[in-house]
Amino acid sequence: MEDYKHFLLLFTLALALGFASIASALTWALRYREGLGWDGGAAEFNWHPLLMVIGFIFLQGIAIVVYRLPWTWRCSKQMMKLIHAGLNVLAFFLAVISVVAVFDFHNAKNIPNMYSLHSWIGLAAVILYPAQIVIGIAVYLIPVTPVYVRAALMPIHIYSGLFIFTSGIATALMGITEKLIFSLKSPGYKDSPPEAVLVNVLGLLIVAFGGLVLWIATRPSWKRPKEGDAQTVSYNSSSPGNVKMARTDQESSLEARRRNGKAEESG
Ligand code: ASC
Repeated sequence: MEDYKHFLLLFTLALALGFASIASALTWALRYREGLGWDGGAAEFNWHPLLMVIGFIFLQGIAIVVYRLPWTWRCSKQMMKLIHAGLNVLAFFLAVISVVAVFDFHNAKNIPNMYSLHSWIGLAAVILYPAQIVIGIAVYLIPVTPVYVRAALMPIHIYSGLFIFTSGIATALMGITEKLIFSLKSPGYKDSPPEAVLVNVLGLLIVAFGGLVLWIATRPSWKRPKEGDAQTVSYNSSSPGNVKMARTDQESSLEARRRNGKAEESG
C-alpha cells in the first residue's frame, strides 16, 4: 500500500510536470512569439517546439509508463500493448508534423536545414522512433514471435525506448537554447528577459518530467504483475468481487517480488 501511494505520488507529479511543460510551450508560442499558423513564417515554426513537447516528450513518456498504472492491471496485456503502441504512433505523427513545420519555415526563409547538433540528434531520434515502433509491433503486438525471441529482445526494446526518449529530451534542451540565442536580441538571452526565464523553466520541467518517467520505468516493484495476464480477461468481464480478487493476487505478487528483492528483466 505504501508502495502504491509512492507510485501514485510520483505519477501525479509526472503528469503535473508534463501538463506544465505543454502549458509553458503554448505560452511561449502565443504570448512571447508569433502564435501558431501554417504560412511558412514564424507562426508555422512555433508548432515545432509545441508538438515536440506534446508528442515526443509527454505522450512518449506516458506511453513508457502506461503498463505500470495499477488500475490498468485488470485490462488484458494485449489491450495495454495496443494503448502503448497507439500513444507512440500518435507521438510519432505529431513529431513528423513538427519536423515538416520547421523544414517548411527554413525553406520559406532560406535558412539552411540540418546544420546544428540539435537537428542531427533530433533527426536521428525521429528516424529511430518508427523503427522501434515497427519492431515493437512486429515482435510483441502481433502474436507470432516465439516467447523466447520476445524475452531475448525485451531488454533491447526497453533500452532503445528509453534511449530515444532521453535523446528527445536532450534534443529539446539544445533546441530551446539555440532558439533563445537566435531570437532574443535586445534584450538578449544574457539579459534574462521574461521569455528567457519562461523557456528556461520549460527546460527544467522537461528534465524533471523525463527524470520521473525514467525512475517510474526502472522500479522493478512497480512492474505490471505477470501472473494475472492470462486471467485478467475473465476477471474483467465478471463481477467486481472477482476484479478485487485479481487485484489482491497482484498485490500479493508484488509483495512477494519485493520480499525476494527480485528484479525482473522484462516488461
Ligand atoms: C510479450 C509480453 C511479455 C514479454 C515476455 C517475454 O509479448 O507480453 O511480457 O513479451 O513474454 O519477455
